[in-house]
Amino acid sequence: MSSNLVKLAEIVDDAARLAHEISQLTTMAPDLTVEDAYAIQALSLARRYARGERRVGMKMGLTSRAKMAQVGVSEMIWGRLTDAMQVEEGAGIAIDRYVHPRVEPEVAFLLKAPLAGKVTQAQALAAVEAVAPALEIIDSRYKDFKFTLPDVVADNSSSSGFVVGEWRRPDLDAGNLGLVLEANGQAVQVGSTAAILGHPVRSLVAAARLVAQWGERLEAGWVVLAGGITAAHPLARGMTVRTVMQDLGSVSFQVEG
Ligand code: OOG
Ligand code: MG
Repeated sequence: MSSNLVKLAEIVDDAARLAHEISQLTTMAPDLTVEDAYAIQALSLARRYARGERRVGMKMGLTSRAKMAQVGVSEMIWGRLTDAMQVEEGAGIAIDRYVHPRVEPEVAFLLKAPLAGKVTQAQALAAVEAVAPALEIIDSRYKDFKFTLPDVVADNSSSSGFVVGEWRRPDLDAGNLGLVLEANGQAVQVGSTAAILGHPVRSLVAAARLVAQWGERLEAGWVVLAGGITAAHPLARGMTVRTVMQDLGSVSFQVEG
C-alpha cells in the first residue's frame, strides 16, 4: 500500500474525528482514482477499528436524482457504518462534533443472511430480516461541502451518523411510500421511496455487487442504508428532526441547543 494513501487516510480520519474541515484530497493528489479512494476509505476505517469501533453495516449513497443533483456527483457510492455512528431514536446530538452536518431521510434494511455479488431482487429480499425508516446524518469533511467523486469516497461517503426507527416485517413493500422530512415540525422535504432507483431493494442489490468488488460481503446482522431519498437538509442548533413514512412510521432525533 502506498504511503501516500496511508497519509491521505490519516487526513480524512483526523478531520472526521476532530470535526475540522479540510481541502479536497484531489487538490493535493490530482491523479487520485476512485480505486485509490476506496483504499483510503478502508485505511481510514481501519484506524477507527483500532480505536475500538465495530463495523455494523454499509451505507449506499447517490442512489436518487435529488442527491446526485445536490452534490454534483452522479455515480453511486458506498461507505462503511460503525457502531459509534449510531444515534438512538429520539436522542440528542452535539453539533460541535460535526463540521457542517445535514440530514436526509432513508430506508434501512436489517440483514439475516450474508449477501454478495450478483443477486436478484428476490434473493436480496430473502436476506432481509426487517425494514425501517431511517435518518442519515451526513457531514462532508471538505470545505463548503464540495467534493469530486474520489474525494467523497475517500471521506467514507460523508458517513457520520444514522438513526433507525422501529423495524417492520420484511414483506412490507417499501417500493413507493410517501414521506415527509420535518425540521422543527415543518416540512422541509417531501418524496417517495421510489426515488431510490425505482425501489430501495435495488440499492441493496447494488450494495451486494459493490462490496464484492472489494472482496467483502454484506453480513447477517448488518444495517444497510439505501441512500437519501430527497436532498439533505442542514442541521442547526436546537433543531428537532423527524421523518414520517407511509406504512413505515416515523423516526426522530434532536440537535442539542
Ligand atoms: C455524499 C453521501 C451521499 C446519500 O444517501 O446519497 C449519501 C453526500 O451527499 O455528502 O449519503
Ligand atoms: Mg445518505
